[in-house]
Amino acid sequence: MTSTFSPVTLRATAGPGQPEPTSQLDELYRGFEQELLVPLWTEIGDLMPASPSPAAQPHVWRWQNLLHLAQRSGELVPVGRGGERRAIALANPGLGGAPYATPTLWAAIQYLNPSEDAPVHRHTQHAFRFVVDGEGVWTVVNGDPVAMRRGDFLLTPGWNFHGHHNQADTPMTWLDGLDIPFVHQTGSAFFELGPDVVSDHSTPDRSRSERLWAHPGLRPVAQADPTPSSPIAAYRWEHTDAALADQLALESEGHPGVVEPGHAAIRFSNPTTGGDVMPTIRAEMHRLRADTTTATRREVGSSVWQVFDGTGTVRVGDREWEITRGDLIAVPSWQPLTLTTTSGLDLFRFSDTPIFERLNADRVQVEGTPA
Ligand code: 1HN
Repeated sequence: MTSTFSPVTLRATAGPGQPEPTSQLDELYRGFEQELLVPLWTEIGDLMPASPSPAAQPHVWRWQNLLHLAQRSGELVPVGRGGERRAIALANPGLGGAPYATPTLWAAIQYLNPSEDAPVHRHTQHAFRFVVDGEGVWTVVNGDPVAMRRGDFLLTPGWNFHGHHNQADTPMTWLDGLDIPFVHQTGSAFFELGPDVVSDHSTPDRSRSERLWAHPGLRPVAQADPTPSSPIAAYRWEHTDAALADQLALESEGHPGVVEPGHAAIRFSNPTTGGDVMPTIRAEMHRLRADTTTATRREVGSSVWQVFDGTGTVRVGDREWEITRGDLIAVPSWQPLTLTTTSGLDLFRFSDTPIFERLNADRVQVEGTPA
């Protein structure tokens, strides 16, 4: 993230706990600047707010606009070594032009033309794909070709070689999510090139990963050790859809399971631990019945939502937007979020919550209840 603190320039200000502005004080402050020192008394308001006041802003990106620009990129910009991916990142308006949807999360629209290969590489950043429309691309993760279709949620955990190949005669677009900003700001990034083209252009309906791991409630006995990321390469829409439909049907029959009235949600999970799919990223799918308004909720850590189906209204902080298929919403830390729909609404959500849970810094507040 672009720092808001450089270069060191100190100004004497009036106020409680502030020293008398004099020429000696000015001289003292120039001395601090010279030695690259910053006294706490000039900074405490920004550094220690009573509750989180992030630089990132609530924002909505329109999928139709992104799609149009991605299509133009498909005509003008080659995909290959160097750029690696025809991916166009969302830049939060509060983060100084950095390609970050939030201080920890990268979100991008990626576009691949027929027969194109996005070259093979690996990095320590954790990545996923979510498909709001289309099909025809196979992402090959450690040599295992994984089909991508509407509604599927696909994983590329850190340090797995991966490339993409479009086998269809139409272009394909999807959402990429990664923990790039977190990894960049903590200086923990490693990157390595693999082959220029994807070695396996086969098009299996199900990946080897799914055949081994994606049977409900069943795990292979020979794979007993927990892994930090989920071994499931693809969570298929038919399963996600059925889980959400069953939650709402059970609610109608008077049984528990939903988050709140009219609001079903599932979390994609790592079958070896029961926890989140990757160490830095949580992913969920939410379904609101027609004529539902959620409770207003805020939590520590940031998230990005994408409308999968339906229309509605989203309120984040003091901003409000009408939203429709594909639209992307950045929700900064501790900003209250409310969703409303008359038509019914399906939304994909990803967040950095696992980081804060590990640090015991997670906190959630739902309207009308204490933090
Ligand atoms: C990457 O590897 C992908 O694999 C997408 O599709 C976006 C952004 C920065 C660095 C690597 C992908 C990326 C990326």
